[in-house]
Amino acid sequence: MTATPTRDVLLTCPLDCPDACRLRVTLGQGEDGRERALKLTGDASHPYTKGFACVKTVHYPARQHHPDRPVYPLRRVGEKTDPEPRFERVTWDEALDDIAVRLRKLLDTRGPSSILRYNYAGTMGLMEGSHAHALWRALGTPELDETICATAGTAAWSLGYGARYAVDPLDVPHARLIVLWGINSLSTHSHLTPQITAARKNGARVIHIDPYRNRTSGYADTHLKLKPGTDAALALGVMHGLFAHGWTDEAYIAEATVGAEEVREAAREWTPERTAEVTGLTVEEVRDLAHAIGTTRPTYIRVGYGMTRHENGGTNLRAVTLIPALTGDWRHRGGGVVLSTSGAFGLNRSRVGGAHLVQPETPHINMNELANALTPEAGLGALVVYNTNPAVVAPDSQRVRAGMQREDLLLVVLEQAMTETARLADYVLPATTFMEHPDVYTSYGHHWLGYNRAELEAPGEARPNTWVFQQLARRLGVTEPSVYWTADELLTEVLSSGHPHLRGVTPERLKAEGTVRLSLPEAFLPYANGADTPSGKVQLSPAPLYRAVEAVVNADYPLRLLTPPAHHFLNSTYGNLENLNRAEGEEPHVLVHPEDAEAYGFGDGEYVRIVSEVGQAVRRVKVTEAAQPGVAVVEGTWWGLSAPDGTSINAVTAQTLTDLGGGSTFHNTRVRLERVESGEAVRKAGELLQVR
Ligand SMILES: Nc1nc2c(c(=O)[nH]1)N[C@H]1C(S)=C(S)[C@@H](COP(=O)(O)OP(=O)(O)OC[C@H]3O[C@@H](n4cnc5c(=O)[nH]c(N)nc54)[C@H](O)[C@@H]3O)O[C@H]1N2
Ligand SMILES: Nc1nc2c(c(=O)[nH]1)N[C@H]1C(S)=C(S)[C@@H](COP(=O)(O)OP(=O)(O)OC[C@H]3O[C@@H](n4cnc5c(=O)[nH]c(N)nc54)[C@H](O)[C@@H]3O)O[C@H]1N2
Ligand code: SF4
Ligand SMILES: [Mo]
Repeated sequence: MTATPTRDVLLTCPLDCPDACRLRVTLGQGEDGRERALKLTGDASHPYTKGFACVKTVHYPARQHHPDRPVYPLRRVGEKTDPEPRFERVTWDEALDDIAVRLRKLLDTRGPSSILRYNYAGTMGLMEGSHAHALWRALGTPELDETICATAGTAAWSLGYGARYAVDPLDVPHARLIVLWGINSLSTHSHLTPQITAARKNGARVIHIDPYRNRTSGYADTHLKLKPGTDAALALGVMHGLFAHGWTDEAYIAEATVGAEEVREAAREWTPERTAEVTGLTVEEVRDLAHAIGTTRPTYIRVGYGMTRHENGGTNLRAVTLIPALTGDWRHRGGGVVLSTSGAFGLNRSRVGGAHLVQPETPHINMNELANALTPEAGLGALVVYNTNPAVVAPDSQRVRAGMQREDLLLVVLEQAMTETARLADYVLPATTFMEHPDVYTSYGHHWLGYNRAELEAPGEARPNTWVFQQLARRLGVTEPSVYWTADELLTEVLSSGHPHLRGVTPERLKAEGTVRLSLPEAFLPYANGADTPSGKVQLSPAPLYRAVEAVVNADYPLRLLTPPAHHFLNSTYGNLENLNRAEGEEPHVLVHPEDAEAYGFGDGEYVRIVSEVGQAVRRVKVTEAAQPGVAVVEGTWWGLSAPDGTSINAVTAQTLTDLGGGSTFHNTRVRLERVESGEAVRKAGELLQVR
């Protein structure tokens, strides 16, 4: 459709990404007379966004106006197991009345524990993301522990430091050593790159620590290709070097930490030789890393969630994040370690999402265990999904799909796209996007609050999540006032904490300016004198210890499989855009080291079946030295519809939880690769494809 540009608007990106960019969206009048989004870029005046949006979100207008986007309430006709789902358009009243009657019946006969809300961070908006839960908390349905991404890291961080504060991202150019540890930041945190590049211009060295070579390794000066799941060993090896050479900051340790003696004791055995043996690095690499960290101030370490997605992931991250407490980097601008900036916002969240309504006796369901929760024995009668696509992203996804296909389960999916979860629904309820509803945004990578007005009229009858839940609440007789808040009421509430970081940040100002930086001191050094723990100090005790994972590779499952994010998708968002599928390689590939390809007898471009203890998925092989021997990699949670056999890669991942925080273990999977035999048929986008 052609359209003439009419105006530009500034909006915060709602996606689950640390950058929370301030975006400039060009709107225009379409041929139908309606305004639509034409073009999207970054706001040039935002100090962190710096005028660019990522390679993914520049295509948001195509997603927003996608021909398959659901814009009317849809009710399933036919069986849930039909290969091509069929829906009929119904009115909002028809849909909401029927859903309310069925929920009421479940509440009265089987109680609130028969209904589960299932959500994640498809939008980071406080209104449509966090506050949307208020209805479910008012009804007393099970607490969903939102563990799929960050809780292992959060739990590990809070043991040492309490709340999650971070180095000010604008201070990164002060750093003289940058260690990107378990994060593919050039893909997953792209607005950190200009800050690192500025540091590099000032003479900083960049080290990347990751089991496979990706864009970030290509950018770094040094790539340490460690064995997956061995970060605690490497961190202890670094600590060994710090203690052995007197590179510790004894004044900081004495004033700001407790438990350093335990750590010194734990690090004693981690000689460079032992560390090298466990991590797969060379002795020189281990020595060099310890020397670089030990002798360079400030050192900035950016950890990602990658290293946490293993059985031992919480402790691995904890070990790494304690390094600056030994070097005293927290006292230097640009020094320290970053997991997330989210603790700095200081909002009043006491009633957000009905948090005050959760009762001690409310049962909890860990979202990583959805496959279990959907078995008939677990007793769920209804599942309400919003802001996530579990048929693709949840572990053990084939069992998740099978559970959602139970005819006795009411599946309601609020969506902006016809995802594989929506295709299994009894009701698909059309959701608005960030351009179409007002919302408030924080960030986990910087220190700005954002506010978006609803700039575009919703297409068809799309509605915000909170509108849908308020309509259901009325029908269910819910009287709890917070369920009925508007975005403005929520904004007033969250800014009412009196926290010093919100000094001068009023609802009026945020709405007028759209993006407002927290009121932080000129030099923000949150752990310079201690931490937000019960002792007031950085807690080094108990010392983090390296433990190997239980799922050791063996003769049946000789390879470790990592499944980190793709450059051109944002989790499962954008998996329906053809051009981004193309940019990402047309179909998902499994990266395999040449030694493994030779050992198991297959070549580049062939199809293999990835078999784990949980399930299987067919993928095309890319033989590449980017992988390391013994470790295969599939980038991206592609839609199953783009895969040769219709599966998500999570068909092979397990519900195993991390040692801390009940987190996900997406990089913990042990697998074998079997050649798909010549003549065997695999399904590709609905067609049968004959393999060779
Ligand atoms: N194998 C493997 N699996 C993984 C991962 C991995 O690395 N490997 N990563 C994991 C991680 S870290 C995460 S965070 C999860 C993320 O997985 P998802 O939660 O599925 O990810 P998103 O793509 O962020 O968002 C999902 C959906 O939210 C919808 N949405 C966005 N805004 C709204 C809204 O306002 N209303 C409604 N109703 N819907 C909305 C989008 O249309 C989209 O389909 O995946 C996890 N799964
Ligand atoms: N382009 C893009 N950006 C995204 C996303 C996306 O899907 N695409 N998703 C967003 C979301 S929800 C999240 S949570 C973040 C996630 O982004 P990241 O924090 O970057 O985390 P991961 O995806 O888990 O993995 C990062 C790196 O960790 C490596 N890794 C795996 N195991 C280990 C290990 O044991 N040790 C070490 N040192 N490294 C290991 C992986 O190989 C990978 O390169 O990105 C966000 N940004
Ligand atoms: S996905 Fe991340 S990098 Fe891309 S525009 Fe949104 S916030 Fe910025
Ligand atoms: Mo995530």
